Amino acid sequence: MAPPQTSGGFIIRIMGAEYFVVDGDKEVRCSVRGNFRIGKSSEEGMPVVGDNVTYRRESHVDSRGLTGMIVSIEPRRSIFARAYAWEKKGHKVLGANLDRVFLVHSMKQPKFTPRLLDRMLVAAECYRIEPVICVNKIDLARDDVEIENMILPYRNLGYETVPCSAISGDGIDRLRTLMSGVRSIMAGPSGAGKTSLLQALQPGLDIRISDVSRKTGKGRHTTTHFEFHPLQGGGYIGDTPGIREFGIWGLSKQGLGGCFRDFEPFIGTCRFATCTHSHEPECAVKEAVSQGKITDERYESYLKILSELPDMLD
Ligand SMILES: Nc1nc2c(ncn2[C@@H]2O[C@H](COP(=O)(O)OP(=O)(O)O)[C@@H](O)[C@H]2O)c(=O)[nH]1
Ligand SMILES: [Mg+2]
Ligand SMILES: [Zn+2]
Repeated sequence: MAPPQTSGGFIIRIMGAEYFVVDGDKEVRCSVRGNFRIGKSSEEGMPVVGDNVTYRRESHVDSRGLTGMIVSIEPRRSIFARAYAWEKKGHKVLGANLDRVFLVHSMKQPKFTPRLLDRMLVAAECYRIEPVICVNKIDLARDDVEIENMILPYRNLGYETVPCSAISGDGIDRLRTLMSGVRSIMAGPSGAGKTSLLQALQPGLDIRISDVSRKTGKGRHTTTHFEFHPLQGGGYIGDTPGIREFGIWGLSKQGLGGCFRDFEPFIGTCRFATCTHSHEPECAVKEAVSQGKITDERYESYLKILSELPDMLD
């Protein structure tokens, strides 16, 4: 008897117990053995969208039409997860191995909120997903100076920042290039223009980037649904998360400074190795703020997020 044939691919969609694996130009519907786990806990152990997997081809199609069985998962390069902040401790992994996250914010309508962008940058840094800042609706800007003023602080931090407009088409080619050949997601406040940008990028691409957590009778409930959609130029774009899902999980007060690129040159030179750059004396970060090397805006964001993080991780 010939040995069972295995092949590799990655998961683009999960529906119930069915895992859709892209392998080259085909899509294979796979199942997972009942006792399959990659980690210790059951929650973390199951495959998620974005996982690179090895599957065994089934010689016959079973009653549900499944033609493969996932047998192993490659170590995850990155994950993004949602914390069960309001329900219980712990978290749920929603996706893995994302290359980029496009943080879409509008210049106006709705008003730009640096606090929120900084929070999402921290999440991206924490999850090790490369952020691209999309400043949308530049057609509403008074002039180029207004656009520059908004973008420059983030460019100076070394972030890829794309001024764009779904209406005028500015920046769309750049976004298309940045999405090409990689697996990415979009995130940003409701109304910033995520759907419009996707439509401009690839007309007909009709996916839902969720903004707000769904509410149920039992309070806040977030969908775990997550799916990749193929782009014409190669690459995949994910249809979630909302802001809530793109929260910060797995970060302690101690670790936050490391998620602020502008703090990096200073954090090693504070008096205390455990400095959280808030109340401690002889803090190099606070010194840098007073010298204008770190902006007040960024430091404010830092303190706000710091107040919400646990002292230590369990
Ligand atoms: N002026 C202007 N309006 C835009 C632009 N992009 C989107 N909009 C509008 O902003 C609103 C929200 O856009 P939408 O794509 O639904 O945002 P989403 O919630 O982030 O998906 C809609 O009325 C769009 O027509 C843009 O570049 N310029
Ligand atoms: Mg939308
Ligand atoms: Zn410090």
